[in-house]
Amino acid sequence: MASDVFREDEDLSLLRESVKRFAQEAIAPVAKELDAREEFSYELTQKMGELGLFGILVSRNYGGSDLGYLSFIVAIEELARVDSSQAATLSAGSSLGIGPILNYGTEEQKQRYLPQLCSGKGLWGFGLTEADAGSDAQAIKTSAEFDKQSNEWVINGAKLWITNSSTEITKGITIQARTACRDDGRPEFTAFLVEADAKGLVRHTVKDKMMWRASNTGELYLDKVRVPQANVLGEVGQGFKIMMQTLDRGRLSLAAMGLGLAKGALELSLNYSKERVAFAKPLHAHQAVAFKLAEMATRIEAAEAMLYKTCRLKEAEQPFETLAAMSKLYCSELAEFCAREGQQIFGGYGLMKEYPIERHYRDASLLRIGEGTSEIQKIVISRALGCR
Ligand code: COS
Repeated sequence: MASDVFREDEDLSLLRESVKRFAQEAIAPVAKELDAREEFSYELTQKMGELGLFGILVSRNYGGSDLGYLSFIVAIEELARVDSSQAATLSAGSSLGIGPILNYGTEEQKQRYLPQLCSGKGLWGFGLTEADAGSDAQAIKTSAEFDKQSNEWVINGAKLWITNSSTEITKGITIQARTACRDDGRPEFTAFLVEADAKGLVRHTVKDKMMWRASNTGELYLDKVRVPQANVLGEVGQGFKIMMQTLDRGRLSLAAMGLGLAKGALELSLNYSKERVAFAKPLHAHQAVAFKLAEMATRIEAAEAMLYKTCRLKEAEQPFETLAAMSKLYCSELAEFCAREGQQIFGGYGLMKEYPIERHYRDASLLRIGEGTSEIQKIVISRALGCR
């Protein structure tokens, strides 16, 4: 719908077209089956790696292409238009998996982990959430103690709902743990790069999800897991800031998932409304349906403008965090709105698994809960307005 004034530059257009083609040709034919079997696809992950999608934000030195945030967001959007599970594998793999290592890792850590993560042959998880600590991320109980004799940290605890953490190609997880108590009585946190084969680390796959069923979700147990000092990420005591800043950036890709899903839902609904006839005319010729489509299209335009503006601010190294929270909030709610309205247009067929709008409807629900609920986004936004 972009006019000439806002036409995408050629490189971005080419990227969009190639991801769109990949999503249509490789993902669309298998998405329903993977969802039904609740199966993670190694093949699709590897193909996304071969297309270079995991390395979009990473410099060439470490196996990436350094195309910038807008390109990354466009890639996620085009995947989510067709299937949220594959978009989630890329979104979490890049912004939460690769992101912390890229942004806070030492040269040695980057050289060691990033090339395999960019290739799609390896994945990395982001271990923040625990059974009793979701929104309240400082309430985590996982802790680490330094063992002076061996120069290692010893981590004990458990993590829950960690995307990409229990696949066969998972190379490791960034684990946030309590490492000290500050003078004011508040806990201090440190982030650790824990390799997947570390002794004492047990990884299970969480099953029976209603959404993102073909993406991998893990549950982790850490029993005296030893991590060398060299695997501390950033500085000791800076773990919470590292995790929060990572989430600031992650909100852009979750927003892109919402925008992509919404565009997919509009497309499906528009096509269906042209084919289906009721009361002697196609559905879209009924104002009740046409108005739904008009409302979906209008909100999509607004969401796209906000998200792309946020990406441009991020690329220009300008403050983007509040707008990222706004984009995440708006695009999550947009996805749910478009999936629900789309389902309404499909009527009874929208309740059947045969039609992708049914999967979009289930997948949309994750977006207002995962990587910071809509309410958490409102906390971030209102604090930026000075409300405390
Ligand atoms: N960037 C850098 N630093 C940040 C930050 C950010 N985005 N957000 C908070 N901090 C810092 C603060 O500056 C503060 O530093 P000092 O201790 O040096 O003063 C510290 O972190 C604690 O901040 P605060 O007291 O504001 O933290 P809260 O416990 O009130 O939590 C929210 C803040 C609600 C924003 C945070 O807990 C959050 O994002 N929760 C949601 C977690 C989430 O998204 N989970 C999803 C699963 S992960 S996929």
